Amino acid sequence: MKKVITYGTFDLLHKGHINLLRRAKALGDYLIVAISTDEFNALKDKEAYHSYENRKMILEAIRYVDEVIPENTWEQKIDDVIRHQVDVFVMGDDWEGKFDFLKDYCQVVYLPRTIGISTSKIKDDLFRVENG
Ligand code: C2G
Repeated sequence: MKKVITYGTFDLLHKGHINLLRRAKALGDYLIVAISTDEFNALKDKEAYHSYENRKMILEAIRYVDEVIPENTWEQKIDDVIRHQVDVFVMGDDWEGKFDFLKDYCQVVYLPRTIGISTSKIKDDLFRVENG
């Protein structure tokens, strides 16, 4: 069984996330998503609208996702890849090159981002609507 893993916050779920998850799953048979905890988001200077628990249960409802685990630190990736016997690590190409150290442990794939959508764009657009 070919196992794939990807990491992210996945807040205010949108088509960019779904495109990423669908393409990641297509690279194997089993997709693990390591979803950033609220504490780890603070380290990324991100504040998610949905809590970790809510983001986790939303991801678990997606057909492409087989397992959701917490992302607590930057440093856990090698251990995750080994422990879960991961064959492929996938991220959007805004992270191009940042995780090449994982090439010693698994295949590393950066996929083109979906243009024109992001969680911050959604927040900005909503703020503009609210505030004219
Ligand atoms: N993504 C995408 N297209 C978009 C928006 C996001 O392909 N329009 C991808 C990102 O490249 C990432 C995934 O969707 O691979 C999740 O995006 P975020 O929730 O923004 O994740 P991020 O904050 O980049 O966290 O350790 C890695 C970090 O946890 C990644």
